[in-house]
Formats: sequence, C-alpha cells, structure tokens
Amino acid sequence: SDDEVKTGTGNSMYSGQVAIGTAAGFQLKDNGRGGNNTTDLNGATSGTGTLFTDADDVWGNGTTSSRQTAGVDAHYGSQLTWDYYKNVHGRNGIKNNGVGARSRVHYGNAYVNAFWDGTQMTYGDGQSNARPLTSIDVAGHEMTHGVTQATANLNYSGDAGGLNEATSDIFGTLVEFSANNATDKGDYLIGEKININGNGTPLRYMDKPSKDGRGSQDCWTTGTKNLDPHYSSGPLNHWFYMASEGTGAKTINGVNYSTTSCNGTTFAGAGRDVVGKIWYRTLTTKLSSGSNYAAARNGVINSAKELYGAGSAQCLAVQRAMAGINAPA
Ligand code: ASN
Ligand code: ZN
Ligand code: CA
Repeated sequence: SDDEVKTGTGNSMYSGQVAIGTAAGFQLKDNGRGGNNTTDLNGATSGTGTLFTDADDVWGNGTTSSRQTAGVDAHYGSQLTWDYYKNVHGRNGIKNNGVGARSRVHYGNAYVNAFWDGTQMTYGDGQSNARPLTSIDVAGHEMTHGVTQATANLNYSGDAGGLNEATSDIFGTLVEFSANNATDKGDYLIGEKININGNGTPLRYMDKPSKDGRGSQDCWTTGTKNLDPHYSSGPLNHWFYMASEGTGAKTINGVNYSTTSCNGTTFAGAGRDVVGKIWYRTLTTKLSSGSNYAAARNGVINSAKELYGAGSAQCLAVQRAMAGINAPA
C-alpha cells in the first residue's frame, strides 16, 4: 500500500552501501520517517522535481554515472538527521510534528552549494557536476536550518546569523558522528567530502575556524555582527569544539586538531554528546530571532545548570569555553 515501509539498498557516493527507507513501487519515500522523500530536479532550479522511483529497490551505483546516486546520499542524510533528532533529543522531525521533508537533488548545472529554502533541502552537483553537495554533514546542516526556523527562528544577520549558521554546523557534525559510517567518520570539519576548494580541504574547521582563510573568526568581537553568517559562526563553532574536547591538541578518528582559547585559559571538555544536549536546550528554550552571543553565553550556562546542576563539570566546561571565545557576558 501507499504508506508501506520498505528498506532499500542504496549505493551512495560518500557513505558506501547503506540501508534506506523506501516505499512500495519502489519510491524514494521514507514512510517510517514522516514521508521524507527525495526528488530529481534534473537541472531545473524551480519546481518540486520528480520523485525517484526504481524497479528493484537497489538504488544508485556509488558514482555520478547513475543519477540516483546523489538521491541516495541526500535521502540517507535526511534519514540520519531524522534519527539523530528523534533518538537524541526526542524531536519528531523538523517541526516536531512527525512530518518529513523533501530533498531535491541535481539542482541547476555544476551548482556548488546546498540550501534550505524554508520548506525543503536542495543540493547542487558541485564542480563539473562531479561532487554532489550531499555529504552527511552538509545534509545535517541544511535540515538543521529547518529545525532552527521551527524553534529559535534566529535571524540570518547580526550575531544571530552566526548563531544560526553554527547551529547547523554543530548538529550537522553531531549527525555525522552519530552515523558512525565507515567511509564518512565523524569529524569537526564541515564539507570534507565534497572537495569544495578543489584541493581536498574542507569548507570549515570547528577547532580553529580561521584556518579556512576566508574570514571566519575564532573569537567574538564587536565586529562579529557585521560579518557573513558563515564567518560570524566561527566563535560558536570554536566554543562547541572547546566545550566538547577541551583546549590543546587531540586526534579523533584519525584527524588532528589543535585549539587555543582566546583568553589564554586551558580546560577539559565535557564531551560532544553533553554539549549537543546543552546547545539543543539553549536553541529550543532560551533563544529567539534577535539573540546575540551574550544571549548564547547566558543560555548555555542556564541550560547546563538545568540539565546537570550549577557547579557541575558540564556547566564549567560550557562556561569556560564561552569565556574562551570572548563571548560578552
Ligand atoms: N549552504 C549554505 C548554507 O546552508 C547556503 C547559504 O549560503 N545560505 O548556509
Ligand atoms: Zn547554512
Ligand atoms: Ca564533517
């Protein structure tokens, strides 16, 4: 029937062979996750696209020679993000109403971006149409823009714009870690799979945002509010890394990180799962559209107190990391 739940086999570009939620027919529609569905724009830049269908429920071939492949990665990313919010935060979809969302792939020609437009996720095929922007962290980033819109509804300018962008990087990263996928292991880098710079470097670095060489800040300043949200996100990304992993050098899943606080302090982290819970509580109960970095600092301290108690190691870590990005009190 129409709402039947099937499990298909997806041959993805970035995550190897994965099990994906499909529907009878077969359709790239996941009735077990609110009807999350994935469509083919076939180069168009408007419209809802054509729902992917398949004869044997085995999708894609791991390369761009099958146009289903980008669909598999986008669908899998949406599935992982749905599961992350459900399993970790008890959130039932973007709007917490059990309703899934559409992902559109093959947007335009060699389009090197992905976006949330208020109702759906959209992915370009990347440089030379060879690296679709459908990696796990990017999918988690875009779907999280929907969650932010449905909760704090942070503006996309001023300090709030940076908090909005960093929220997408933080949860996109936590989705990537939660997937524990052998070919796309968790890291504190954004876009390391999509070769957006043409030389294998990622788009963003959470341990030291300024490493991107594009203008991302490591430390909050009074000028943060004037930056593009992808650069004013730097301080909160840096906060998330330090609050999770602490200051200093560390190797995680084979990737080397090194970070220093902006105020010279050194401290231990509370672990990314704890900090994810604290940031989720802050996003959903403390912040609103015009919130700035001072509100974020206050919000994480109060959220940590509510979750773990005043004076707890968890509370101390998020507090020290906020002081460690020079967030105003
Ligand atoms: N990929 C970008 C993002 O989600 C699109 C944009 O610039 N808004 O942040
Ligand atoms: Zn974004
Ligand atoms: Ca990543």
